[in-house]
Amino acid sequence: MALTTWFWVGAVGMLAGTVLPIRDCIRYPSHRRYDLVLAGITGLAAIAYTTMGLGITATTVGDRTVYLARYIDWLVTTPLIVLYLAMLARPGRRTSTWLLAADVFVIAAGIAAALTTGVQRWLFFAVGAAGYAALLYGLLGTLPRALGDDPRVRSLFVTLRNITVVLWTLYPVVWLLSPAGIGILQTEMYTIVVVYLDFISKVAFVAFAVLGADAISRLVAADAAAPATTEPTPDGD
Ligand code: RET
Repeated sequence: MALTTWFWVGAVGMLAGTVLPIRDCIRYPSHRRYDLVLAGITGLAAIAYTTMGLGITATTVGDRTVYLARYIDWLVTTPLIVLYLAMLARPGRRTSTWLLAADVFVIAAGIAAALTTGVQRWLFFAVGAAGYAALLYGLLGTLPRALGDDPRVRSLFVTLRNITVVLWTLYPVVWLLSPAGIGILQTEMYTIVVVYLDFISKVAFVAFAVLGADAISRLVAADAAAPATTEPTPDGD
């Protein structure tokens, strides 16, 4: 199967994933803020895959092809995933900000690594990996401490956080094996693996998030009951 076919598979899969939050929003209009973030995660990826299918953003770096749309997709949609987790855990603004900054930093370093060759790309990779360690620390340590007592919200957070941590950790590994890294995986294989990874890390995330609609209802109901007391609290750490 040609590479572009895989991009179109990605585009259709992401588009299908976008139907879930749209349906949820029609059913529960009060979930709108949450559903908009979810629809952005898959919807923007559908656009990115469409441009790749059309062959618009392929660039050559050294002897390899880099699909810029993929990195731009990650740059925009991985922060949306982190944002959604923060909307469940509700830490102070400082924590949300540094988590989002760490995420953008990782992807930016990955873009720099993808666009350079030789030793430089390893340096960028190492810097990105360090940023990723900080992000993991935030997702596994800092964010859970901010979670409230509601068991439904806690369980939805843990499910989505675990999907995220497990799947995201495969990206730097696959990147290392790709033509941009040590080159064990050829461009074709790398592309197929990333389409799968993107699909699961986005559509499974969105699907589980929508399945957890009752947890979102509880969060929204708690806000409605105590609108004035939901000022962001200062970080306790
Ligand atoms: C790079 C290289 C630099 C080091 C690290 C990386 C991590 C990438 C990640 C990507 C996640 C992408 C997702 C896409 C969803 O569609 C940039 C490969 C650590 C974590 C979740």
